[in-house]
Amino acid sequence: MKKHTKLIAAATGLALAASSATAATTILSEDWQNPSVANGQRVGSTGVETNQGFTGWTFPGNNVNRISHHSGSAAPQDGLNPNQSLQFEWSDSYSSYDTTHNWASDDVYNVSFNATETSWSGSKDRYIGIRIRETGGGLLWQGHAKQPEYDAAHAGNGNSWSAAQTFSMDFSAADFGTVFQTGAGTEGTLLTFEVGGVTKDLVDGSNYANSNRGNYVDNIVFTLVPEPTTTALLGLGGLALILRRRK
Ligand SMILES: [Ca+2]
Repeated sequence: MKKHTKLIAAATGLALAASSATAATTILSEDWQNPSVANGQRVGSTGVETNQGFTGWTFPGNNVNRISHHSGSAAPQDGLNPNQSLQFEWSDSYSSYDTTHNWASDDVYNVSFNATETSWSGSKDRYIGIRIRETGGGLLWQGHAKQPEYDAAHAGNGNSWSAAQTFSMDFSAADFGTVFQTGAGTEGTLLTFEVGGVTKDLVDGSNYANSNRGNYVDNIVFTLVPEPTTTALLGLGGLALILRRRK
């Protein structure tokens, strides 16, 4: 009876550890679906300065970002018809989202999204930029995703082209201030997430060899990843169970 009780206690500990190990926190999830927004609507431009129902977002007011509708395979897909995505017309302008997350020094993050190039301008390498900044403050981190199709070597023809290609970026608060033009910031402040088309190299700010307008981005997910210590807890729970069973 006593042995049985110990087994249950160990198993309960294991279950608790397992549940915390899977508890990733979604800071932002955006699929751009708002059927009331017309195809081709330039968000944030003159006359439509509101966020068009995309709560929390602020769009640059220079005609650079618009909502596009897709029913075919020429853009990221998520099973919705029409699928709506954000399109960047010109580079080095970001749409920004104010999160409710106050960052901590041990934060670990992942950003994933679908993206593809439009056929504009033929052979031009293009990049999606992700930036993390303190809300109303300086940049903390930034990363670029180079899209593989329509590059200079393929002159308008697809190169590893996929309408649903996924990009993933892993970084942590420990990386804040380590990337070009970023600073270490102040722990505990709110984070703002930014996404845009970019033309400047991340190392020294020089222009990329080829960069131009024409990117779609969809299904953005910004996640706070569980701390590695939960994995260690899971291991300890399992070890306790084994030790109890041996008695
Ligand atoms: Ca979508």
